[in-house]
Amino acid sequence: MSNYFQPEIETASVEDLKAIQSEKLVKQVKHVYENVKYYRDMMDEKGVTPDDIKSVDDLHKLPFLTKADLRDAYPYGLLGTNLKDCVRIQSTSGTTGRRVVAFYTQNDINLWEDCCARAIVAAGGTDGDVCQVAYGYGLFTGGAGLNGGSHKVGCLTLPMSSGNTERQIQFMQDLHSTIICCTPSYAAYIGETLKEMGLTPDDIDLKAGIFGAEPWTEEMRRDIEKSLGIKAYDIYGLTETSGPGVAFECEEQSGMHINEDHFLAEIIDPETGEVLPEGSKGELVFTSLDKEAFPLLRYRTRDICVLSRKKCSCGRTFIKMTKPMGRSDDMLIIRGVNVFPSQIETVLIKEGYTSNYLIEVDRERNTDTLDVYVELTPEQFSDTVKEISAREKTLANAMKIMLGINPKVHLVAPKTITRSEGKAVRVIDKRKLHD
Ligand code: DLL
Repeated sequence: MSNYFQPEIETASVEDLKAIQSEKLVKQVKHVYENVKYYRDMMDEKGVTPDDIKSVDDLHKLPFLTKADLRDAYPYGLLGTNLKDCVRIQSTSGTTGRRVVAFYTQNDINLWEDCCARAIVAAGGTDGDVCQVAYGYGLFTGGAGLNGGSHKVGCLTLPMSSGNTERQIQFMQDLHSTIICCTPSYAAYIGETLKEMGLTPDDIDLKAGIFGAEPWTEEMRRDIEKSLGIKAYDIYGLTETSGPGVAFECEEQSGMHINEDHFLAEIIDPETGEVLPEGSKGELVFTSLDKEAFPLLRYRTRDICVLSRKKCSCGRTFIKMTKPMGRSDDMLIIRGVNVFPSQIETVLIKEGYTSNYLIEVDRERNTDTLDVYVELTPEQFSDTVKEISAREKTLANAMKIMLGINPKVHLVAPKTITRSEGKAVRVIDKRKLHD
């Protein structure tokens, strides 16, 4: 039997949900039109007024907002309230040159923490749990969001932030943590460190992990579940929409329920902008229904996924999204072929390797090259040189079948690929450096 944080809304009928969404949308569009000049100008240009939006069925009339708009309007251009009413900012690291700064009123924080609390309860969390938050704290939304959600559930919250992995494990043992929240790549690293410390999952009390902020495969999920002795749940979100908790997994572990009372989701064709029917693969677009300080209408996430309203055994009625298959801008085009890093990860784990890998793309004499560096475990490393080069061949073949192009595989010594404590960097595209 499932537990819910806010049962009434989490199990509301689809009709009731739609009515709630429609009512909120009408209000949100008015709020934005009256307070956000940047978006009002976009609506005026399209010839849409708030009066044209009477229900969710009218959503398609509104213009899209993109990352480029966020950049243009930086920092205050999309504010929906007076700065005086804002109590917090959070931000992306901006390593890709696209820093996003999001603003929150106290009410925005309250609703965001509710979303994270729903995720923790869906992962089995109660006020009897000890929740270790090992997402980064600070400007990144991971630490703050899950910290707030954990308080709301009443868990004993360990605000560890990321890093200092042995200390994480010591706290985990001493304070009997039962839930861990961090990026999946950091969870894999914690699992690896646990083993190196001579410990097994039996030496810790973890039962669940809430992992997100980066793409991870089903294969990686199983690896983490085994190495930490837990059930691993996915959580999704982005700074622009508050942070983690826009969508979360339940015990079915088959896609993430979108908190539809706060976020209206659409899937569009990324090329044409056409709205696609349920079940189609495309770009995820969100409209915030309650956000005051940083309201976003029809915001294009660039994340590619599929939505489904298939009945879920957990009893939640919120629509589900599949794991994002990487962002549309994460997709590599190598010799004309579309390659997602997640495809490479799937092959690696199936073939018995870990998720410690690095993809390097370059261009030599006008031809794209794909090199995949894969770390061996100490056991695999004891193989002879001949065995290792045979392994490289087998792996390259398996990747060719998956990707349709030939990569060069390099098996490298244990501990030579940098571990991640936050979002893993798995692709180096050197072509961009030459351009
Ligand atoms: O990563 C918020 C977050 C924190 C989500 C902690 C989950 C847990 P940003 O740094 O703005 O925000 O990055 C957002 O990360 O557009 C996706 O491309 C990716 N992403 C987030 N969650 C997942 C996930 C946070 N579960 C961007 N699976 C998003 C795959 C994810 N990708």
